[in-house]
Amino acid sequence: RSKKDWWKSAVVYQVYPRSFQDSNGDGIGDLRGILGRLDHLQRLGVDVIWLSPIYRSPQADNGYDISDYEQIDPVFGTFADFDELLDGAHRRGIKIVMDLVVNHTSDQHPWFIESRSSITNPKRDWYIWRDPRPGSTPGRPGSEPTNWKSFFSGSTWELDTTTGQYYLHLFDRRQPDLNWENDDMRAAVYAMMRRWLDRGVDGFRMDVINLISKDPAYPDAPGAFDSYGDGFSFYAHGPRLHEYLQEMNREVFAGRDGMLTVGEMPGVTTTQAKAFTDPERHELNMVFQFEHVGLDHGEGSKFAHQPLRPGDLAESFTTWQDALAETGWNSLYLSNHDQPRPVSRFGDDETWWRESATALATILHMQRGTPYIYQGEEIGMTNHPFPTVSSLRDIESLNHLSHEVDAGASEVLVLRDIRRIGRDNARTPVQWTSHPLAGFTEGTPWIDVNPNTSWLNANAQYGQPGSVFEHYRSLIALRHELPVVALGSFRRIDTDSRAVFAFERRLEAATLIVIANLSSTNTRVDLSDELPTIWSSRLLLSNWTDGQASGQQFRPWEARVYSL
Ligand code: TEU
Ligand code: CA
Repeated sequence: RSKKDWWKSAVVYQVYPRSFQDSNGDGIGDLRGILGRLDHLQRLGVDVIWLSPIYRSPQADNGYDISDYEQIDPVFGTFADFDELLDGAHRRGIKIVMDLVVNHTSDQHPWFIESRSSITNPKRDWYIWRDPRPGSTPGRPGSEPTNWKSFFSGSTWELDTTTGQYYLHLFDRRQPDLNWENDDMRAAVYAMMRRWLDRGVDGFRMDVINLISKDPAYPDAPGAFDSYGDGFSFYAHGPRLHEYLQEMNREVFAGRDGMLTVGEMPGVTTTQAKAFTDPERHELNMVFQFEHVGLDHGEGSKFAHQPLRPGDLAESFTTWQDALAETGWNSLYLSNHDQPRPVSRFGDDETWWRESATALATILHMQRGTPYIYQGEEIGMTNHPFPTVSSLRDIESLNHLSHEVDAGASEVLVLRDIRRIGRDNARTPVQWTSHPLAGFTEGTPWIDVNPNTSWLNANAQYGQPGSVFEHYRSLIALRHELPVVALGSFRRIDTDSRAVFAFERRLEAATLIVIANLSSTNTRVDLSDELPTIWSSRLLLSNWTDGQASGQQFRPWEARVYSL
């Protein structure tokens, strides 16, 4: 295995600092908190930490609105704390990858403050400014330069009264989009990235990096104007995207081997993903695709619900495994800070909580690609039934709620959707202990602690055979021990049940067979044609730890890994 491609055999753990561990009693997680929990990560066996943003920020979107890329936000600590964390991680053999949010900044970034100050300011062109629609009344709905709908509700344009022009913000109005067409702006971003690498960080996770190049014509999206249309095809995957990523490689990563780069790319197709991750093109190591986390989204909005059908998840994973088999590389994830908890979403968080959390982990970690674990997933944390509107914290949910209620929707129904799919589900504090504050803080937590911490917590799982934590630990260990797990080929095996996901992994003489019943009912798995001797093969790993695995009978959410 080449050292340069170390990330192909690595497991990444995402830390969302605000919700990980508080060290000073202000109720907000921080860098010293992470430092104090490195033992947990070492025990789990992960190779890399992806650190969600810790830069200076007004925290309108919890740090995804950056006002200074080269300072640590005081809420998270100091540069001394950061260096100590980096050092502590490195001493344990764990790398740290930073979150790079350069599609937009905060509206409080000095670049934007300058840019908005006048039409002739040298930084004017660092952001995307346009005149109101000709003949319209600026400020009124319908006078925006395009009819695009923002990710966070309403228009993507905000009128700035200082100059009478609109600026583009694909996310909240406090997150103005940078203009990547501007050479000086790009040079400033690359210089900033180089300084972080000089400081010793090991790479970047790049926020919505497929949105940095826009269609220069800024066309309207088809559809009704006052409700705003879907401009995605005009602001995503624009004409200069590949050029920018290649330029970034030359300017930032050239001569620095062994960095990890992963681009977050909502809406990316398999064909596009293959191109971005083709090593010959020098763009990215891997991308986060969104297909499997969109399966339960209804028409037009993530808040509309479409129930998952049995087999949907397996089918989507198979598509991506097959598409990036020869060229490119997959990232594998069940959740992150923007998604509900996977055991609640794809599993059964009541009757079969432990079984479904471990079955989902098994099918993910036994695929080819680089797995990402989101904090708390490794102990099977669940969604939180946010009781009231006042318990919500996320800007996306709050904007959605106010837009829907203004449009006449019932608050109760909107809250029901938010409870199911809202991002706050991922952001309740990590449950370390059975104490009501979960060992997260001694102060008042910034967001509810899930009361199920009384029984669902890390302390209760360490060293417990069959626990969600120990299962994740075994899966990670298996990847590190057996090259076939990280690098082997993937082939789906058809069975006659939609609820069953079975596949083969193969590398030289090594063959693994993974079989999982992704349902809450007993299921028979008939492999008598394909693999007649499978039930007498060596069982490497199972999530039903009672030693009672019995051939083709699979109990609810039973997942097994055989070695041939
Ligand atoms: O998210 C981008 C994205 O496309 C979505 O996942 C988004 O969060 C939302 O759920 C769409 O409905 C990235 C970050 O991961 C997210 O936390 C930020 O809010 C967003 O970019 C803006 O920086
Ligand atoms: Ca704190």
